[in-house]
Amino acid sequence: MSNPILVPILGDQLTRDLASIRGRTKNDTVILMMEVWDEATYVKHHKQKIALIFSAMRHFAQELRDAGWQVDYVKLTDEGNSGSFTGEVARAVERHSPRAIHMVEAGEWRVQQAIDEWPDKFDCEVEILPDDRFIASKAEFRDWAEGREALRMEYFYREMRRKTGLLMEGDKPVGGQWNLDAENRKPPKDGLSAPERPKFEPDEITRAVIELVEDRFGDHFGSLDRFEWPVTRDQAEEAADTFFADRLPDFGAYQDAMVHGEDDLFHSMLSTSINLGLLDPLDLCQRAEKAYEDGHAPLNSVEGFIRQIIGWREYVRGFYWHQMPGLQSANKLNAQRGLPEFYWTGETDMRCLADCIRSTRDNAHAHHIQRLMVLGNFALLAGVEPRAVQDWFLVVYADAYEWVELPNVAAMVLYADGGKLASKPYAASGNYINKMSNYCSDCAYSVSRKTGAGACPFNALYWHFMHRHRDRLESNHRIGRIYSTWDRMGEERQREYLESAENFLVTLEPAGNEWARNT
Ligand code: FAD
Ligand code: DLZ
Ligand code: SF4
Repeated sequence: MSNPILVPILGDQLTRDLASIRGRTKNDTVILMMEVWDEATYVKHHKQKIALIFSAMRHFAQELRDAGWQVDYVKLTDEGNSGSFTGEVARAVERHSPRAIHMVEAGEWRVQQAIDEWPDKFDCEVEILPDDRFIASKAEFRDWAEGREALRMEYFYREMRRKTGLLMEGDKPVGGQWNLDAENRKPPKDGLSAPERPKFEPDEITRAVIELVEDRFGDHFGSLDRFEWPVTRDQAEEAADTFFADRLPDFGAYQDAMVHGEDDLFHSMLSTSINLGLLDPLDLCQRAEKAYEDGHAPLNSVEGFIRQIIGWREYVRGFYWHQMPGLQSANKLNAQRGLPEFYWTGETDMRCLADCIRSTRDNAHAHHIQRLMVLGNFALLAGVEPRAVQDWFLVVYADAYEWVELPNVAAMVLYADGGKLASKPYAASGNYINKMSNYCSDCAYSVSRKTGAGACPFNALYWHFMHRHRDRLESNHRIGRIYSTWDRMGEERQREYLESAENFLVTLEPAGNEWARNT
């Protein structure tokens, strides 16, 4: 093939209908896929995350070849692999002498910075195309955000409902309300468990990748024993089918519930496949809508699911590009504590945290409310430095890419942006965890004890957090009223809370950063 178009496809762009492939002819195109050391180690990703991405990439390359495309696939261990996207594109330019490079923009700012240098580096035309797998373009988000002080998901979400027509009757929301979240906070009843979901046995390609990961990334966090992720489009579709059939009806009601040892409950477990590009987010929402129209799932479940995708997922992506690069270093609450060691080891007597960290280690997954109200909430209350928390969340989850992880961690969980994204910090005492889970009944700490030995640490930490951020939070109309409760306690009780929190905080062993980054 003389002077073809070179089409680099990144590890999270595994979509047959990608803008850079759409409309191209097979006899005029070389698709380039690259396993590179830089991507696998810029943080020390969970072993399952690397295995998932490499396996999905290798399967996708196979799918493209079977469909007649020429794919130049560089494996991590191939001789001469330069270790970076730019280095590998340079080598591919040598191999193929392309007349142009066509590429879909990267999901992450870090990678896009490197790609932006390619037009100057390479002696051929470089065309960067928008990633139209998202419903809102970056420009659309920017226009919406323009002139707004606070960027609330709820209003953006309504725009996305209007744009897609999902759950709309004319210009009104189906059922009369835009957001049925109030119906989606059912505590778990005794013995709550969800129907089994399909687990995908590693095939030959995945087994080879698992071996590679054990060999090259053996010191990374996490276990590979339970690798069950969908790695192909067909498997991802099967996972989606069973979610819609079996779990969507209860998805809404139990969205915020947590049960010890029940790692997924009624969640879809589709984020890894959506983020890799194996599933189309809009298609999933349309299927959810159909389940409602067919009477298979109630509106609160379907609206809740659709909101997570065309609301939160789209919104955090727009927010990320709107706020970068400043969001990476935002620390409006001036949090300075090191990340506690137990985030890596799971060794803590706090049963809620221990269970969420176990699931994270074994599955490279924890569900949303575990991430937000247990793992995130603790880091917020304890005042852990945002960069350390960001690194942790980026490392440990198989669905983690900075564009989605960073807004969730820095802005939603840690309030590090000072409230651009969230109207108040999601701070909560042990009460919330006790209401929404079965963790507390068997914990070494007592959730009903507020201070002193044996009291649930979240209780005193909550008031310590409120007290130390009074200047910033007292005027917040959603949370400020809490200070009248604090004031009514009287000085002695307040001192007990503050001392309990201080006594607990000094026991926290900070982790070294070598878990997250290669030093
Ligand atoms: P479900 O509960 O079934 O939700 C359906 C889909 O909605 C998800 O698959 C996901 O695509 C989308 N979604 C739901 N909530 C969010 C959200 N807050 N932001 C963006 N999309 C959302 N999600 C990631 O994909 N990658 C991350 O790195 C990530 N980091 C997070 C960090 C923190 C601190 C928090 C609080 C949330 C984070 N999330 C992240 C969002 C959410 O927790 C996961 O998308 C979800 O747990 C994935 O499991 P699921 O597919 O079963 O989701
Ligand atoms: C996360 C990741 C890893 C671990 N390895 C690779 C890789 O070797 N090759 C690749 O193309 N992509 C990888 N990825 C995903 C990329 O980091 C992701 O595509 C970019 O961050 C998007 O900006
Ligand atoms: Fe977590 Fe406190 Fe409940 Fe223990 S008592 S599980 S630490 S919330």
